[in-house]
Amino acid sequence: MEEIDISRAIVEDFTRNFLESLELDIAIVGAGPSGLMCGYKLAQAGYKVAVFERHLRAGGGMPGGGMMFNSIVIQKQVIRIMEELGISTRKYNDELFVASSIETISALCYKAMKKGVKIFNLTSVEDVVVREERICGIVINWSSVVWSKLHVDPLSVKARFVVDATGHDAEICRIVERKTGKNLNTPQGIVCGEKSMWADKAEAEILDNTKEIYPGLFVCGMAANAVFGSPRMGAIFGGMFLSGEKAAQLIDEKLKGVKK
Ligand code: 48F
Repeated sequence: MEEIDISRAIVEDFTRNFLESLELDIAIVGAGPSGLMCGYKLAQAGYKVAVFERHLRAGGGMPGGGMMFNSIVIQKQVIRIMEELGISTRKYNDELFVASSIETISALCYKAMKKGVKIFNLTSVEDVVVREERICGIVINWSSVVWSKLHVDPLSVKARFVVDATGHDAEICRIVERKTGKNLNTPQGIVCGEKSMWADKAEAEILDNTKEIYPGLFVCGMAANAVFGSPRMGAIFGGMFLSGEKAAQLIDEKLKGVKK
């Protein structure tokens, strides 16, 4: 065995994956629970999907549970999703169940990748590609480049739809708001900003907030609540899964109506 074979194997495999992902059906920004769920469902429906994640590991806010107590809470109505993913849950009361945050995110990554989702970690999305007032791709760079503030130009990826699953900061929606004028699909055309903690209301509103926010751009997860000025909810994750699932359903409906 030669060390150079290890190098060659890694570079060739990554390059093949990357080249295959330059033209996507759906580019998802953020590998938190909502983005991964959205990717899993879209890949299950047969689409070519990649998830771009800024950090070293996938999972977003999930592995940390609540204040680093690494359990998560989910509602009864998402037990069907936990069962589909093969995740163990324990009943807490008539409405709530608990699960390991690590098991949950591991299962989500595993199932998504087995369906064909590619996950690019350490990759930051710093801009979008816009043509005729429609988002048709993302602009990416190594996170290390962004963090080091190096002057290195990015690369772009073409996608039929982009999903902002960036969590509390709703980063992609904010970029689109800034660069295309105040034309988001919100009452004021802007990112309203998330409100303070109110778990019940936040979970109730998240599905309504999950939608196409600009032509070609969907928003899901906590980013959807941030965009529409709904509250945050803390370490309860049912809404995140349902929101990712809903974004996937909406995109599927759109793509079914569009010729390839
Ligand atoms: O924050 P995150 O987990 O978003 P989510 O799927 O779930 C929210 C919950 O974790 C939690 C909550 C509980 O219900 O409120 O906060 O809505 O995952 C978002 C991921 O997006 C990545 C970020 O590192 C995180 O892993 N991300 C954010 N901006 C970018 C990005 C970017 N510009 N490029 C690439 N990744």
